[in-house]
Amino acid sequence: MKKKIGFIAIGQAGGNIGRLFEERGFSVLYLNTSKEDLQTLKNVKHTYHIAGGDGCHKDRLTAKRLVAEDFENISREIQEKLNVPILYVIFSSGGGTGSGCGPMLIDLLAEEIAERTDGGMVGAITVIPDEKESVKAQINCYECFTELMAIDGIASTLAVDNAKGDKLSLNRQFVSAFMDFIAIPDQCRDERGNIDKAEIEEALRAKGMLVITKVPVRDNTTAAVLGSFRENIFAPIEPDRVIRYIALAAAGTVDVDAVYKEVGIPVDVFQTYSDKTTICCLSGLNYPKTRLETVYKKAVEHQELILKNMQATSAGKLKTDVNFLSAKAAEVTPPKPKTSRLELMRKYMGQ
Ligand SMILES: Nc1nc2c(ncn2[C@@H]2O[C@H](COP(=O)(O)OP(=O)(O)OP(=O)(O)O)[C@@H](O)[C@H]2O)c(=O)[nH]1
Ligand SMILES: [Mg+2]
Repeated sequence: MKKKIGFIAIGQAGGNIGRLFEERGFSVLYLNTSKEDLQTLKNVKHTYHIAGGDGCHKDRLTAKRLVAEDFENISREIQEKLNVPILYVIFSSGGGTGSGCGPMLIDLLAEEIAERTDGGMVGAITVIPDEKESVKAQINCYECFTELMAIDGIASTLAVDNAKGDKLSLNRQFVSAFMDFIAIPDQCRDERGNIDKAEIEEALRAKGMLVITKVPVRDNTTAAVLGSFRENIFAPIEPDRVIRYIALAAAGTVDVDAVYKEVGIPVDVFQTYSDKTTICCLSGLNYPKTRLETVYKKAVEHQELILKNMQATSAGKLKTDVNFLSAKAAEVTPPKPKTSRLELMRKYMGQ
């Protein structure tokens, strides 16, 4: 699968996670609006500085404008450096550069990759800010997910939740879980059943959230596997029982009916057996609306105070939606390419 999957890593969080994939032999292209940030990525193969950028200071709109203006070059760079059918764009939802560029880039690439490759797809790997992070981080996250959810052609989204622990440790756990999942066809061969590469791809392709959990063989019980759906590094699973696929490599006995009872009934189940670790992937889950509700509450909780403080130094205009800090969307002029692409870019800039 290593030859089939490539990563576009945007911004700081994207870069940190992307590096771990590159260390494990994947092709990664690092994008940033800040040259300085790109230069901190030592010993990586492919970096690209988005033209005209000088960092985005948590401003999603600046990031979108820069991507729109430089999309032809970005797209060429992706085709040259990542000639693979499965792309994942990695970015944090709470920052400026990655959060602004990520969804728009996925939307622009989704059509292109479907035309260019047979069975091509583009998905998202993102990070949700911890509840203690700034109001701006929560606003950016909420806006980022609003955009991600609206993309028709998107494949799966994997959302690491920074409320679950130390960032760098979460990065490592995430990359290890992803690697273990895609290695199932090579690592887990059993006469009782196999999971093949096409099935892994099917799970990755499903729009919605994708969660991967692991339970070591010594702890393996059905209860522990069900527990792993609640305790993991990802945003909490929405309790509405919306699900498309379950892929399960069981290290011992796991009662699949109990799994259905916990997460809902999928369209299909892919099953095999493993020696060391139970690996379970749930895909086509609904977006984490309950978690995003907390993000929304954190974003607007101090709205009045923040606006009052801002108005004390400048005449800010009061807005009631989540992005109460920004009223500048309409001022940006997008560049000229194809009409449909232009329309798409305009949509992202609120025009
Ligand atoms: N899990 C994880 N989260 C990170 C990491 N680095 C930053 N974050 C989170 O990402 C958010 C900040 O986004 P960055 O990725 O730093 O932002 P950026 O895309 O570089 O955008 P700018 O604001 O323009 O610098 C915050 O919620 C951080 O907690 C990382 O390596 N791992
Ligand atoms: Mg940055």
